[in-house]
Amino acid sequence: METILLNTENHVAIITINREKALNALSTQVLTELNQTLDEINANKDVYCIIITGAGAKSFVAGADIAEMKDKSVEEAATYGQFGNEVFRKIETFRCPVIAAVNGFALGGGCELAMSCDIRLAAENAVFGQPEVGLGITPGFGGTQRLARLVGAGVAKEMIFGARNIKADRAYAIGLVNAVYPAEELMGAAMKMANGIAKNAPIAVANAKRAINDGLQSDIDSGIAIEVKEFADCFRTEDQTYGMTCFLEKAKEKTFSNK
Ligand code: DAK
Repeated sequence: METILLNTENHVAIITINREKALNALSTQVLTELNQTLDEINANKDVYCIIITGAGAKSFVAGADIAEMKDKSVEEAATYGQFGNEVFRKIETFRCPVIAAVNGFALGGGCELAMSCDIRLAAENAVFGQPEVGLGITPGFGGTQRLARLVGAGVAKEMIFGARNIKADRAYAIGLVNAVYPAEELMGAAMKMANGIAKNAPIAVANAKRAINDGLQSDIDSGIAIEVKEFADCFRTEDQTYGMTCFLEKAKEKTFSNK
């Protein structure tokens, strides 16, 4: 693949959007290769956590590819938007957690990509924004939906209507990112978090992700019903018996089998 790098370290897969000359902008090729990479990772049951980052020191993803988008017809724009949204939903509903390590510009589709991940960690030089209305379009990869859900409608509208970018400290203050690190510490922090997640029972983590995501789209009673189902489902697994036995036997180390 030309535009995506994939490295797997222990149980963590690191996806790097690798189009540094265009600040890792999302061309159709990038989206297609990202989609293929996600399918490849999904087939590898030893991957328990994913990190997505951008190549270089300047940009995570500077948005959809404006040069490629400029002359699209209404139908082509709809097809492009549909495909991008499918890829981002694949990330959002992926069986294991996905961490965005935002190492610079996360604008437009870049901010939307980060928001489709479960957790966002940012470098101090990260910049977030949905500048689309300044280009004559609306956000098209879920930005109007996910930003409002993450930071509330008022702040989302301020950012989207004003096409106003924000820096990492403001992104942290509004809850758009979980933590901010000096740039050189970002990947270390993301790996530490990913390894911490990967130590836990993968099926339980997957069930918890589904319970949170599905529950957020429901009223509280339906959400609790979803949680009960996901909780009970864990009792089918070897890892539930093993994890509880380890506790009762005061085991110092444990290694879950993902079964
Ligand atoms: N697309 C294409 N190329 C880009 C790009 C982008 N989004 N961002 C940067 N580049 C390219 C630049 O054109 C430049 O290329 P060369 O001139 O060297 O060939 C190179 O990357 C370096 O960029 P700059 O020279 O501009 O670098 P600076 O440091 O001066 O500025 C910047 C960095 C990030 C502030 C600036 O590049 C910038 O403002 N970039 C555009 C950011 C932006 O507006 N992003 C949002 C794009 S719109 C939809 C689905 C999705 C979407 C919409 C609809 N449908 C439903 C169909 C999503 C839309 C977007 O994401």
